Amino acid sequence: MKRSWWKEGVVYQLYPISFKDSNGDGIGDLRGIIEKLDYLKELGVSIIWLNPIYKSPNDDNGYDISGYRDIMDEFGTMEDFDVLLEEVHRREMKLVMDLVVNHTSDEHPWFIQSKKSGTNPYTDYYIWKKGKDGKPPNNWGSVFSGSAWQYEEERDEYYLHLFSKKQPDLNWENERVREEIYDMMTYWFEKGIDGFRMDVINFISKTGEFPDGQRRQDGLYGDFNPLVLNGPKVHEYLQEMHRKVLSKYDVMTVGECPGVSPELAKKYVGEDRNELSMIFQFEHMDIDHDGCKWCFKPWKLTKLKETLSKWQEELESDGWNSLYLNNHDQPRLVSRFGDDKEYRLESAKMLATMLHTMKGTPYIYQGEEIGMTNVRFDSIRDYKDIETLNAYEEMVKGGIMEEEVFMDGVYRNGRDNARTPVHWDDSENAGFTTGIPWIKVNPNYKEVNVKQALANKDSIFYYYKRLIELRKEHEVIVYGRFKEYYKESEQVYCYGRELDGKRLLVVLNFKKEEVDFEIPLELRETHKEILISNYRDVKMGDSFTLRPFEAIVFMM
Ligand code: TEU
Ligand code: CA
Repeated sequence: MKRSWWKEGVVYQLYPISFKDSNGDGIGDLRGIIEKLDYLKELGVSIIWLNPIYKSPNDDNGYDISGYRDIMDEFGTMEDFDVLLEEVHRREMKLVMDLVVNHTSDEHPWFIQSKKSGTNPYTDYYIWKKGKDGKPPNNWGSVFSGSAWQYEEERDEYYLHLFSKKQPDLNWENERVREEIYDMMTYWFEKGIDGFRMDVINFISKTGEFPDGQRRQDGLYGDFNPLVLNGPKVHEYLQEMHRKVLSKYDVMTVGECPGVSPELAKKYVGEDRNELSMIFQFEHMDIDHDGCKWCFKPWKLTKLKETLSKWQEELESDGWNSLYLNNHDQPRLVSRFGDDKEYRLESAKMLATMLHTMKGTPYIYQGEEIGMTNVRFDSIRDYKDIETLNAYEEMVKGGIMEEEVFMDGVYRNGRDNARTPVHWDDSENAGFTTGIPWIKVNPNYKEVNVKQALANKDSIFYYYKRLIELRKEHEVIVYGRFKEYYKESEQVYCYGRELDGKRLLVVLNFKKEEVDFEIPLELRETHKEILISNYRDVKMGDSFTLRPFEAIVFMM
C-alpha cells in the first residue's frame, strides 16, 4: 500500500458560519478561523477542510455558489483567505476546500444567461427539458422537498434541481462546463490549496433519458436516486478531471458519495483508477432510519459493526477509507451513537477511540472534540436549515406527518444539530460572537466548552489529542490490517490491527451496562500494554468486566 500524507493525517472539518465570529455580526468568518488556528494546532490535526466559503446567496449555507473565485461577503475577502492559507501552511497544516460542482446558485452568471430565451453560450450549461402536459418532465422529488424541476417562463422549459430550486444542476455532458470547472479548480490549486472535498460528486452524470422514479415512502414524488447516482459517465469525467487537473498537484480528494457500496467505491478510489483519494460513504449513516429521514428506527450494534467492518475489509488492499461519524449534515455522534447525558464523556471518548483506530483517515467535525451534543429548539422558527424548514412545510403543514413525530425526527436527525455555534467559553453566546448569533447557541454551553476542556487534563479534547499523537507514533494504527472478533455481540465492538508483527486490540463497550469480556483466544497470554483507555485503573488479564462505554486499546 502506498504511503501518503493524507493517509497519515487527521482532518478537522470546519463549518465557517458557526466556528468563530470576529466582528460581532453573528456570523462566523475567516478572521475568526485565523484567531483559532493555534487551537487546532494544539489539538494536533494536520488537515483542515473548510465547508464552502465562496460567494453565495446562502439558500443552503454556501452550497449554492454564485461566484467560484470570490469569497462570501459575510466571511471576508480574498485577502483574508490568502492570510488564512498562509497561516495554515506556516503551522504545517494543509487546507482542503469544498468543491460544489453538481450545481451552482441560480444567481450564478452562467445560470442568469442560461435561463434566457434564444441561444447563447450558456444555453446548455444546465439541464433543461420541456414539460409534459403542463407538468414537470418527470416525477422526481428534490432532496429539499417539492419537485426536482422548476419552470422557467422565459424559456418555457423546466430546469433540474436535485436540491433547492436555487441550486440548478449543471450539465456535465457539456464539455465547456467541464472545462470551466477544471479551470476553476486549477485557479485554487495555483493559490496553493491542498485538496478538495467534492460535494455529491457521484451525482454529476445524468442519463440522457429521464424516466419517472419509483414512488418514495412519502407518496409525493418519485426517487431520482437509482437514475442519477453513479451515472454512466461519472468515471470518465473523474478520470478526465484527474488527467487535466489533479495529477499535476500533490493533493487529496474526498468525494461525497451517497448510495455507494464498497464494490462501487473501488472504482472511485482504486489505487490505479486515477480518480479520487477517498470517498465519504453513507451506509453507516442510514442505520437508524430508512427511506424517510424523519422516521427514527432503533439501530443495532451488529448492523453498525457489519457495515463498518465490511468497508474495512473490502478496501483492505485497494483504496482507502474515510472515517467519520458526523458532519454538518448529520446529528452529533455522541447523541446518536453514545449517551449525551450521564455518560457523555465516556461515550464520546469511546466513539473517538473507534474513529481513530480503524483503517482510514479520521475526520473530526468541529465541536466533536469537546463532546458537543444535539440541540432541541422548542419552536420550528428557531431552525435555519432549508431541508428542515421545507420538510416542515411539506410534511406537517401538508398533513402528512404529525408535528410531534416530525419534531422528534428533527431532534434526532436534523442538520441544525451540528450547525449551532462552537462553544468557546461560558460567557454569553458561548464566546462565539459579541452580537446575535445567526442560529441559537446550544443551551448546554456552560458545561460543554473549549475553555473548560483545555483546563481539564481528563477532557474529551485531550483524549482526542492523545489519539492523534498515537497515530503519529504507531504506523500500525495507520496501515495495519483489520480483523474483527465477536461479530455477533450486541454490546462490544472488538477488532485487531496488525502490521509487521506489531498488533493492536481495540475493545469498545457500546452500552451503558457492564459486560464481561474475554481477550480473543489467539491473543491470550501475550504480553500486552495499554495504549489508551477512557477509564483509569484498567484491569489487565485475559478476562475482565467492561464498564459503561469503556474503551481500551492494547498493544502487543
Ligand atoms: O449533501 C448531499 C447529501 O446528499 C446529503 O448529505 C444531504 O445533505 C442530506 O442527506 C439531506 O438529508 C451535500 C452537502 O453536504 C449538503 O450540506 C448540501 O446541502 C447538499 O450537498 C447540496 O449541495
Ligand atoms: Ca462575522
